[in-house]
Amino acid sequence: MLSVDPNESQRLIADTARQFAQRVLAPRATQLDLEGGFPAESLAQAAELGLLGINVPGELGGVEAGAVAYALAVIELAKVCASTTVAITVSNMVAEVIAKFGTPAQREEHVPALCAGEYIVGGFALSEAGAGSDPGGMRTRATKTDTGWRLSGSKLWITSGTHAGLFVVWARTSDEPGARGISAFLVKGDAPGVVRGKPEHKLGQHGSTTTPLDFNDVELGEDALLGEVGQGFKIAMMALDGGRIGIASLAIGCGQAASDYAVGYARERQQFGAPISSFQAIQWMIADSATELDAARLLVLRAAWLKEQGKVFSREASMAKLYASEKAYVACDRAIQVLGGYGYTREFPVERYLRDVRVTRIFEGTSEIQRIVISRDLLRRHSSAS
Ligand code: COS
Repeated sequence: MLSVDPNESQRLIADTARQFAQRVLAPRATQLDLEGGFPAESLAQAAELGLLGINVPGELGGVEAGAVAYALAVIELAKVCASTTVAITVSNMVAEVIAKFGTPAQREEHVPALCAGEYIVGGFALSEAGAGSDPGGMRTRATKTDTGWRLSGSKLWITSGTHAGLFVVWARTSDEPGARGISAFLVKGDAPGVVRGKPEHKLGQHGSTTTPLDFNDVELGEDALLGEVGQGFKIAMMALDGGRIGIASLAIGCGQAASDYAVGYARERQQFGAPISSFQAIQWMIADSATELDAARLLVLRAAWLKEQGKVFSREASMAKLYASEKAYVACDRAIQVLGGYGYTREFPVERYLRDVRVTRIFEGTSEIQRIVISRDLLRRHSSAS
């Protein structure tokens, strides 16, 4: 049964993530935001603790802690550094997708290496300049050769694009329109013909590199194909269902951290001869953020629990991501309001949370795409019931 309280092992994973975040991420988070770069050292330490394979089977080097524990851990990490957290969530997603769809040889070759940090992290290369919300419109192509496949094309918005040692790359393998002609491939970052582009200059998440990737006639063996030919689109959708639980959790972490900071500040800050927490205007903001973040957390726990039970969770994951990302953004905005002018400066952490959380309404499917997934599912169920 779905429990609101974490069990012993889920609590242990969340505690591990919290302690790691305080010990390793906290001292670096502000500087990482100011200077940018890539948190390779922190990620190596995350791997040592099992945080790159939280929901990955133990026989493949993972912690096998389940999707609920994963969500709780991501919330704790994101409370401190969303940039490092996003690299961790994408790498977990890549490890999970290979564990689920890979051949025994692919699983053995790549999943333990991903969990151990040997690839630094994994990357998820689906989007293109002309195919973001509509990945079925992709143009990257994989052509059959005598020895395997030749990959050519360009991807965009690839998280950890500067450093990821292994990418899952989606490409068109037939001229069938839309989703059906797409397959998934495992491509090492150092394969000849893979060119990593310059990181984008972004509003937030400055310690997460987001780059284009070019594939210039990259020669791949037969063993690079993940799943069956033509199955790639569904693999991507299933991976994103799980990924959306991770992004929803990341959003909650940002929103919670900003709100917690604002509550502490409101108790200290004196105006009109009293702490501003004594004013109803501030109390209502605190109450609204707490209520919405708790609701988001429950939606995430439900989606994660369904995933853990092996049930269909696509709609619930989209609901969790839609609600958590929208409400966490508002919570960060309210936190700035509580801090007033100070909240708008870099002397205080809440503006970073606002900048970092903004993209959760965009990546791994925009809020508008989540609404499509949710409404299509409801309408389909309604029509099959009537
Ligand atoms: N799990 C399994 N299969 C799925 C699925 C899911 N969650 N969602 C769709 N599919 C299957 C469908 O059942 C369909 O299969 P059949 O052809 O056998 O019927 C196939 O995939 C195509 O589905 P659909 O027709 O719904 O595809 P659309 O092109 O209409 O796209 C949306 C659907 C919009 C939901 C999809 O394109 C999407 O999620 N877009 C956002 C992509 C995204 O998140 N990008 C960010 C990348 S990471 S930064």
